[in-house]
Amino acid sequence: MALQPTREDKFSFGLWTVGWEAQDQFGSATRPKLDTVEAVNRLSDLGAYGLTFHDNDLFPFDATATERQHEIDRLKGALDSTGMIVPMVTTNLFSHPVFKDGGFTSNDRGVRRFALRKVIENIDLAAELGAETFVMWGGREGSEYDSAKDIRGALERYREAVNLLGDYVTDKGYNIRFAIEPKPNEPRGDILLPTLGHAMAFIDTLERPELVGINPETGHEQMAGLNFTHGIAQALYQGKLFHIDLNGQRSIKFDQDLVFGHGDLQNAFSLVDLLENGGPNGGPAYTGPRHFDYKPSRTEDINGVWDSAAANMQTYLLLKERATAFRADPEVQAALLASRVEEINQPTLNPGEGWEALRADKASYEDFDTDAYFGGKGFGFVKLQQLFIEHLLGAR
Ligand code: ASC
Ligand code: MN
Ligand code: MN
Ligand code: MN
Repeated sequence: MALQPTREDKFSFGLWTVGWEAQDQFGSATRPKLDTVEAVNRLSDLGAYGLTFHDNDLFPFDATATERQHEIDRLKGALDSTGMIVPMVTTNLFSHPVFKDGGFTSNDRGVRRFALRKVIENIDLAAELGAETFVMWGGREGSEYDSAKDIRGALERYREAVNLLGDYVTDKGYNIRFAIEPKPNEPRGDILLPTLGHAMAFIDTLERPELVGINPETGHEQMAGLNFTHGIAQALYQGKLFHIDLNGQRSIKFDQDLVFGHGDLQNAFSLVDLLENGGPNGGPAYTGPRHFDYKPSRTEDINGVWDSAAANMQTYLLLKERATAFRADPEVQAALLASRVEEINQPTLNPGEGWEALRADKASYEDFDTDAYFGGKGFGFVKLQQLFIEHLLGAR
């Protein structure tokens, strides 16, 4: 069953995703370079609404001012003719050898100052193109050797950098917020701010925490063995889900960047249900871009690139449809009730109750018959999860 994506679905793609030439650690490129205008046109035809990019996806690191402007103008022309937008921009602080020990946290102060300037130049471009989110993936911010990096010093330099960038967008009056993208490792042995929890704790230390949120990537959290849906729920709970990178990852190994849903499909299903319906008990859904940061596999030719781009959106929409059916099924509603999923929203304390009143309430402790209470009764979670699986399989 084919579902046609529309602009309202807010699907966006990195230029570096469909544009990946498929070179890896062990082999050279299997595909030719993809032109920016072609990428915008094809993604627009497939139903996407946005394109995102690193500065050096659009123009080379050593581009002259004229070459840079030429590529920007070509992008703008393609955006104008298709109605596509640029919801997010990011900076490449990882490819050039100068960043081999990081950008904001390189041991070399000159590199740190250069990295900040490179980001500032690109924030101006982001503002010019109307992007509202600026992603910072610190892929080279880390180390291989514990002896070689003062982590507290590096975090202080990270903080100094993000604080300065917050000053910059505030002073310029730009409508831009930052989103830090965590990743546990690769290309560094260990990367700073390895999970979304680390990143949110770091954001609390900043001078303008309200300007900074996170851009979690499915596979990055799963590389750390974590439940992506749980992490995204916490980010929503803390008001920090500024952007999201959707893709697929099969267990703890190198960053696979598979098509969304081609990794942990059950987790992808619960994620779409969370983003679209607010999760088991409803609640605010996510309204930002559904951004795919995947890599079309090295085995694919250009037709396979577009098939894989379409597959990301198709899988998302199918899961969205399945989630709607799951929520509407009376048997699911009965199972949710039996599993008492809604009861988590009842405050544990009575209105105005403090610890004194709780201690005075004998029913809560002295007279609480733990043996009789459950009478051996279970929660019925397995039955509920089987209904979830049957909906995922299209069997209901
Ligand atoms: C990003 C981002 C990543 C990396 C990676 C580069 O901006 O979100 O995960 O860069 O895709 O290859
Ligand atoms: Mn990845
Ligand atoms: Mn990413
Ligand atoms: Mn990535």
